[in-house]
Amino acid sequence: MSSHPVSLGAPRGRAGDGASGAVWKVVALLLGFAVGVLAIAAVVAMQAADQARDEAGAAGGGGPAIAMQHDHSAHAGAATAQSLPLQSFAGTTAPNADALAKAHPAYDATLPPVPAGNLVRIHMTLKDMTVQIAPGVKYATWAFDGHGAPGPILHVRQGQTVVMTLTNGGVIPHSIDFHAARIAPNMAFKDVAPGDSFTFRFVAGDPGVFMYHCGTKPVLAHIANGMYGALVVDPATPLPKADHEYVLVASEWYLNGDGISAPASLDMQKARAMMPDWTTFNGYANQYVTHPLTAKPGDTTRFYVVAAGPTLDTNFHVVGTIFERAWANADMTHYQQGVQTVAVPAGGGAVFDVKIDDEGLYPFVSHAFAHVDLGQVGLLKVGNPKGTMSH
Ligand SMILES: [Cu+2]
Repeated sequence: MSSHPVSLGAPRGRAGDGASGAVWKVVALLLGFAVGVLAIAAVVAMQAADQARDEAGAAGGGGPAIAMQHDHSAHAGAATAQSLPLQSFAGTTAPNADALAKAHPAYDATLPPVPAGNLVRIHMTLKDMTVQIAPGVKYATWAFDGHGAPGPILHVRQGQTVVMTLTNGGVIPHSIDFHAARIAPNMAFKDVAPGDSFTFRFVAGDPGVFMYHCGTKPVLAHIANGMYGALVVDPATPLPKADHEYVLVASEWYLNGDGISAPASLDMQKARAMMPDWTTFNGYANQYVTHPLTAKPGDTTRFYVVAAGPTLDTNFHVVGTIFERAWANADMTHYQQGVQTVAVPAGGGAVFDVKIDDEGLYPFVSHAFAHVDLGQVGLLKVGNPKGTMSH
């Protein structure tokens, strides 16, 4: 769109012709002015249309569960043609948020035991389900094994063989990609049609904490809709003893509505713009602030942290202490000592030990503090401290 009045100027050769030349100058000036006004009006109208669309999207949060297309190559152009700003629902909870947060059971972060034997059989059924991701905020997920997000915490020992069966109880194809596996992805991580089951196996040869996720295109949408989880592989040589072992999966949520009157679903444009409404540990904002993880004074607490994304890292930090051990990037061959914050990249993991002697409430956060503001914070309650935490 152009607002240059010059192109509507007087015909050449007439411009300087006495009275008629003056008339042309006035006409040209007025025409130029009119075009400029039209251009401004058009911009204002476009902005109004954008706002109306955003408001309609917010009001219709409970509409069709998935508005996005799966042909992401065709869809990408349309999205980039749309204009900012995007509407944020950050921090928007139901009015009785405190009561709802207390009533919502926290995702059990406790690391489950390793199954006996050399073969570990895992069967997950994918299912579409509505979960809560913050107090009173509902989201229509694509879920692993009826868990919402994250999927179940898996735990094996280095050298065990995982026999994975995926049953697709959803309505579109899905798959499962294990970062812990060394395997041809086109064979093992292939799409499974609705109603079908598929089994593959891999040896958990590398210790650490690994992400698993749906790898069906567009992966951004499948992960953003909750299709991720953590697999812990114990080293063949055991780690130093820990008194408590907790698994935290960091992720972000992109909502097309506030999720309060009706479940929200994915806003793909916000996912592409990396503008989350909520960021969480284990799928629900601030759940371990309301229901803290626990330890006793003098205990060693181990955190297995995966950043599921779909896109953002987590910068793991425990307020009030320093990591006794940090296996950065889940490289279990050596650890760092005395470090304060360790980046866990999207798609990566790390393992952290803290040994806390003094009673108190010790927040664990992504120290990229926008994440804390959006809900990626919890508390480790050591002993039975008095008072509350201001973080
Ligand atoms: Cu999927």
